[in-house]
Amino acid sequence: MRIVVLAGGIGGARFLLGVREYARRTGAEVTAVVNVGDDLRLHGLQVCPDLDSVMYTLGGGADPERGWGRVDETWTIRGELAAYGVEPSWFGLGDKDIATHLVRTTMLNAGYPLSIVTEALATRWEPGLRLLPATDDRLETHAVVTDDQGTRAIHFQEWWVRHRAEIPTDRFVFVGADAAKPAPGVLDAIGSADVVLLAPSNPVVSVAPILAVPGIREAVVAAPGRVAGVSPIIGGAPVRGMADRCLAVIGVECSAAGVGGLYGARAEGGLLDTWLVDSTDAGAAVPGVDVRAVALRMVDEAATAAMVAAAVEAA
Ligand code: FO1
Repeated sequence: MRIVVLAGGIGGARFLLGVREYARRTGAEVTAVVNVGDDLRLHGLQVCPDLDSVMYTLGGGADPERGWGRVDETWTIRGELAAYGVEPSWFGLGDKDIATHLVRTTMLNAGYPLSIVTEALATRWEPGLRLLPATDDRLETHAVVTDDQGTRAIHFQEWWVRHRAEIPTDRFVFVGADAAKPAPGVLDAIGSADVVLLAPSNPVVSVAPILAVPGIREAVVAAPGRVAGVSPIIGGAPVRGMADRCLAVIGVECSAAGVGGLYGARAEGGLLDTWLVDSTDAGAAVPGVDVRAVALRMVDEAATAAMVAAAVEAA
């Protein structure tokens, strides 16, 4: 069986632990298509938070408390940059993490595309599945905000980390998406998958930027396999992160039904055949979609693998 997962953020990384465990038991082949909208160029380095969260999490090197960056991290370079008064002071790169960005940036500068660089970085971390960026092209999520400096677009990380998503926001823009192409392998993987899973990632800033790459949404809508999504919202609140604030920006109710409705039924030009919601949201309905209620808390790998099994079997 072939499984493709569209994923981003820490929720996506943790979900992939369960997908990999499910694949180990069943012999399934997994491709993860990962969001790059959070990526940024900082101090001359290309930083890919979602690809790194997935790589470190699956490779056993992620910090379990923060969810991002490396475990047992040190912050010497951050301290030195602060001593020079270098901005942004609100976004910190750890020393170990910087090594990843140095390797990535060196390879990108030498002309390798991000998908090849990601494959090279993954040889160290052995994630146990194929890891693909949604695109090799520049695609950055920006938030259009209004404050005392007027209305302007700021990078997603400034919105998320510096402002903690607490700044009047009109909309999100996926800069570069129009001209971006799916990374090599993405469309083939979706087109030959038995099941496409939408991870319980933030639908607005993790999954939407993947789908904004021309060709990817269309490939999922037309996929010969089945498509199952897993709700990132339980009992009206995000499992982690700030999906509630992101959903408010686009005017979608923060509920399992709200996000299911945002993705929509494949039968009606949307994405979903099946929508998994938590048992506490058992009454949620999405027109045209087979809604199943199961335990959705990713408390450990076994529980997450059980969620994945439920999603795959339902699909
Ligand atoms: N999140 C923070 O809250 N503060 C940081 O200083 C920060 C630095 C950082 C560096 C590298 C990296 O890969 C992720 C980092 N994150 C940080 C997490 C990141 O902002 C977001 O959680 C993700 O982009 C959302 O998925």
